[in-house]
This record gives sequence, structure tokens and C-alpha cells, in this order.
Amino acid sequence: MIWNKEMECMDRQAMERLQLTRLRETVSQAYERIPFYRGALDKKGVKAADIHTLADLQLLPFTTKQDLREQYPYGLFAVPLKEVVRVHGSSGTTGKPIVVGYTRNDMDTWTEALARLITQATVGPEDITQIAFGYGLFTGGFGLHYGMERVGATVVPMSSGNSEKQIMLMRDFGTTALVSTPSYALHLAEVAKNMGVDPKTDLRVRVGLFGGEPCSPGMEAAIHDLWGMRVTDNYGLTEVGGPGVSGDCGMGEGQHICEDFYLTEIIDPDTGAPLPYGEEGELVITTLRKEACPVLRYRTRDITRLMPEPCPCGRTTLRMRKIRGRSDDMLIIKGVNVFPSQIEVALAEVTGATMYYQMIVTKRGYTDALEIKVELEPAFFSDDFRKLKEIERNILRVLKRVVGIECKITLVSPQTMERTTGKSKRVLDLREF
Ligand code: DLL
Repeated sequence: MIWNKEMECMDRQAMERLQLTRLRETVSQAYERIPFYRGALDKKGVKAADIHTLADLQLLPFTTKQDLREQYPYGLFAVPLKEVVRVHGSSGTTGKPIVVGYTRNDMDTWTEALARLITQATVGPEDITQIAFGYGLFTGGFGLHYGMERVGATVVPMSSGNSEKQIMLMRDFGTTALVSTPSYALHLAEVAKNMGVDPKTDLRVRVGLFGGEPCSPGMEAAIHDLWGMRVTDNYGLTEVGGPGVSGDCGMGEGQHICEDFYLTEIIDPDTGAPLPYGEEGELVITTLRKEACPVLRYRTRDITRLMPEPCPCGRTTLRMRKIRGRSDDMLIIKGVNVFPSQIEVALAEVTGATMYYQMIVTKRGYTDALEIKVELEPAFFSDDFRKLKEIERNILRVLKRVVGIECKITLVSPQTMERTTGKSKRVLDLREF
């Protein structure tokens, strides 16, 4: 089912016309109401009237996370606070949080975007949906909550953590949809097993709406195996309003972008130059419908590709590939670019290895060294040194092929790597630059 056929299946030319109109409105609103943007636009000598085609987007200045931090807390608000009905903040732990505000209309737009993604994940009024994203400043809990209510699903607002209770309620309430980070879904499956509950046969969860962190194909497969559920990957970020930028239609062909609300481009992260459709680079987002916090050309740091081809699901909106990593968490190890998601792809191929891992990067003299700690599957934990060595060799072989680097593998006992209820941290970079 398609939630809003008019928008999601709109003819491309009509969509681009609508985007152009909204882009001009957004630029003039930012110029008139936000001193930061007036300064940045004046510096470039650009006004809304200079935007004649969507390609003129490139005339506009970029916005960075640093810009948003410096305007803490309300510097980028385009409306008086009395019109703001909600604020949210970024989930990062370093520095000041990014603050975003929502007017009543913004709440409505946000909820509409979520309703579309939820519907394409096949969730509707028949579903009982357990939201295990944090409720609070983080946009995940409340964002999905309102979207779920809009489509008529029954919401169980569990928030994150309290894992045994999550499983108990899933069983007692007959939960059919789980909303969480993908790493928490993996952890919940383990908790269930320890309680003697097989998520596949003893629970009714048939679909997961995941997001908030990368969900590699390997992780998707692991979740599917443990839960027997359909796995959907949904993308968004606080700076442009939270979840609701794009979502999975189940065709395995990338995530549909809510294009009437967001204008997307791909740039070369080093030069800032625009890249054509199909090429991998950094995603840049301009909001088209935000009243409280419009954002021009936000540099997300997320690495992906845009796909304009029509999708078999019938939606005509542009799609983005799964996020492959971030330009700022891409590691360069001995000159090779390495994304944590590649490690996951490799681990998924090796029998006996789990998705729980940590990359530790150090420097020995002038040379980078990478160690990857990998947690073993309980069934493969043994005293037999030869068996363990074989798993280690298999991981190294696959890593060499997938990532092209040599590293040290340290196998660790089952249940010893840290579990998270929210976003996981996979990299420890101890090099001094
Ligand atoms: O994580 C918003 C969100 C909540 C999206 C719930 C989806 C579901 P932030 O905390 O600001 O907002 O983190 C945003 O998380 O720039 C990406 O690097 C990463 N991220 C979010 N969703 C995905 C995803 C929310 N599906 C940052 N795949 C983004 C990969 C994701 N990375």
C-alpha cells in the first residue's frame, strides 16, 4: 500500500517543479528570518530570486554541524518560540547538542513523512508496534510514535532498555512490529533466547523498522535469521528533523526519499563538487517544508548514492542506497579507506563469527595497526585451539578480499562485547594525529 500516492508517485517533472517552488520559498524564509543565513547568502551574493532551476542549488552555501553547534540553542530558528511546539536534540555525546524546533505544521509534515515510511514497511492498523527507540531529545522515539498513530497502529511506547520486559511484553501483547536500532534488535534476540524464548517461533514480530545507525546487509541477514522478520532500513538525522528522510519499500533497491520535503544531492566530500546520480559521495540535504528550522545544503557526512530509476514498487521518488559509512568515521588504515560496514559484510560470511565486533586502530612507529575483536557464536566456543585458529584464518581471508587489509583478529568469548540499547560504537581509534 502507498500512503500518499499523489506525492509518492508524482511525475518527475511535476515533482521537480514543486521542489523548485519550495526551494525558493525556503531560501527567502532563511534569508528574511535567520541572520546566520542572511550573512552566509550575502557572502555568496545569492538571493531567492537567483534560483531559476534546481541546479542553482549549487549557488547556495553549505551548512555544517559546526554551524548548527555555534547557533546553540535557538540561533537558527526562523519563528518566534511561541510558535514552536517541540524541540529535539542530537544524540551525540561530544560538545553542545544540535537543537531543532518544530511548529505545529512541522509536526504535521514530520508525521506525514513517517506515515509514508511506516506504510511502505507494511505496518498499518492491524499491527501492534513496540517502539524501543529512546523517547526524549532523540528524535527516534517520538518521531516513530506519532507516525505509527497516524497510520492507526497500536503503539506500545516501551522506549529503549529494560530488555527482558521488552521480550515479556512482545509475548504478552502479541507485538507484530519492532522499532529500534538494528544492533538493539540483535541484542534483544539474545535476551529472548536466554529467557527460553525463541523470537522466531514464540513471538509474532513480523517486521522491524530499523534506523539511527547503519544496518549492513550482513546485519540485516543476521536479524532476519534470528527473528524471521522482514527488516526495513530507515534513514534520517536530527539536523533536518529526525527520521522520515527516507525508508525502505522492501524491493531491496534502496530507500525512497520524501522528496517533497527534502532536496538531496551527492557531493565529493573532499572538494564539495556535485556528483552525478549513481556516484558515491556525501549526502547533502536541503529542507523544503520546515517552518521552524529550515536548513540549506546540510552536509550530512553520510556516504551513499542516489538512484533516479523507477522502482518496481510504483513509487517514483528518488532512492538512496544504504548508507555505507560516514566520511568522518571512514578510517584510513595504511592508506586504505575502511568503513566499519565492510567489516560487517566480511564477518557475515564467516561461520562461527557474530556481528559483535570492535575495531581498534593504533600506530606502531609510523605504521597503522588494526586489531579487530570478534565475538564467537556460543556453539563455536571451544578449547580446541585448531578450531579457533581456523575461524581466525577464515575471517582474515574474507577481510583481505572484502576490505583489502591485513589485521590482527582477536576472538573473544560469547557475551563479552558490550551490548547497546541504542546506537553502537564500533571503532576505537587510538592513533594520535
Ligand atoms: O538517528 C534519526 C533517526 C532515528 C533515523 C530513528 C532513523 C530512525 P541522529 O541521532 O541525529 O538522528 O543521527 C543521525 O545517524 O547522520 C547517520 O550517520 C546515522 N543514521 C541514521 N539512520 C541511519 C540509517 C537519527 N538508516 C545519523 N543507516 C545520520 C545508516 C543512519 N545510518
